[in-house]
Amino acid sequence: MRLSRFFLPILKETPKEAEIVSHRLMLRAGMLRQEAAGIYAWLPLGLRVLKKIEQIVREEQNRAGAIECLMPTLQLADLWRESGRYDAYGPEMLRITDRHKRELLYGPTNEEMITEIFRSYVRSYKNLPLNLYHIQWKFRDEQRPRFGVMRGREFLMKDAYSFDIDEAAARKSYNRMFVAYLRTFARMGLKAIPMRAETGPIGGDLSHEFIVLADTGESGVFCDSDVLNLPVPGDDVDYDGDLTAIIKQWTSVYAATEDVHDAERFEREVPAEKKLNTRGIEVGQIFYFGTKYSDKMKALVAGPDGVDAPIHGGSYGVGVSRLVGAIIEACHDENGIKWPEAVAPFRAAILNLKQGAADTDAACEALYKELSAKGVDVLYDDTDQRAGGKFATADLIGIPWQILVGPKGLADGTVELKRRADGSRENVTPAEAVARLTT
Ligand code: 5CA
Repeated sequence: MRLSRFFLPILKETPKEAEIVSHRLMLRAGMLRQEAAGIYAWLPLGLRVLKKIEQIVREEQNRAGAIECLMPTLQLADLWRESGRYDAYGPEMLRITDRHKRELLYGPTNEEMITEIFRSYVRSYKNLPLNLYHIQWKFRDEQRPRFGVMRGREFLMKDAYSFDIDEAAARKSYNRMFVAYLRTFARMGLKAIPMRAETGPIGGDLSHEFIVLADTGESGVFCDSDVLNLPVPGDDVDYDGDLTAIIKQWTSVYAATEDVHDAERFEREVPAEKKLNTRGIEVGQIFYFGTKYSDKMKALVAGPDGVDAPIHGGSYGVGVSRLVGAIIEACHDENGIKWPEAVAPFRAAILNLKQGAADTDAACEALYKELSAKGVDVLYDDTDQRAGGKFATADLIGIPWQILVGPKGLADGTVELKRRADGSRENVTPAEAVARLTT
């Protein structure tokens, strides 16, 4: 992509309305535009990151055996009356009436709809276990939308729903999602800690929130610092095998949100030097709620004995749009964003430090063509901006690799390869730069 033809509305001024660094940087870097309180348009740079995150979430869901579908954003109120949540959900639910005076709502979550789909087709334990997920926009009319994508009203969520014959099988499904979450967040360069959590309006009595520690986070947490160094399962993890050892390892070290914090246990189990009481960003939450929805909505399957029984369910959410902000909170410096490679909007940027000079133009064009041909997502800054401005833009938008092409280096046959993560620079030939980015 040539920057001169891209749409990257960078802001010179720091927007006053943004209270936290991720929100400020997303606005300044031209990723996002607020259209109403808690409702945003995703501009091209922001959308690229959102899609990368979505794809990692999708790959790890698929790997764990979940199956993708897509449910609509609008749902019938009557469906929610079946579970009793239409009234219970309160003012956070956006209620809509269509031209036939039919009551609808913009879905804040999908337990009811997926249960309705399930009960329409599945009648036997032989079709279980089943885990269906989608990645879809949700709406919650939050009292205080704030911090940009962190607490939006419209936001993108991955939500998965598992169906099992009994509690033991449902716990296995829960464990698969637990492990998938460990892997998902690690692939994005995040340390997200599973913490015991309250279940709130989703219900049930078993739940973990996955939390990225950050001072700007909205959740208060207590944990043993040892939990920060536990190993994340590799891509050879066997989802059909026994995952209990992994779960045990992760859940036997103290980690809880303040809502379910057990002060006595914390005192007893955690040595003073390992006690952490801090804040964090909830990037995902998983729930086991048993027969809460299947009882009320009559989602029954016949067991091996031929007797119908309500299925045991769980639901598993990831805050896909919130993750964009969470990653920036974890990866930035005073100059801007430092995207982990896995979620970066472009892998590399070419900075032509003397636009219009025959030698730098030719070298940049050649690099741009070669990298593009080799499948590297590259942004070529071919604008008239001065070198200082190009450095600032590339640092602000956080591209992991920058190739600086100036007349002095070129005279020696080199360009400078800069790594955004640590600022390290190296003089290499253009061919070496290409080799580094393609191997
Ligand atoms: N049905 C369940 C699991 S699928 C559910 O809705 N869980 S949830 O309420 O915990 O939401 C899942 C994730 O969505 C949260 O962990 C959080 O990362 C994200 N999320 C929730 N509310 C918002 C919001 N207002 N803005 C941005 N992300 C949000």
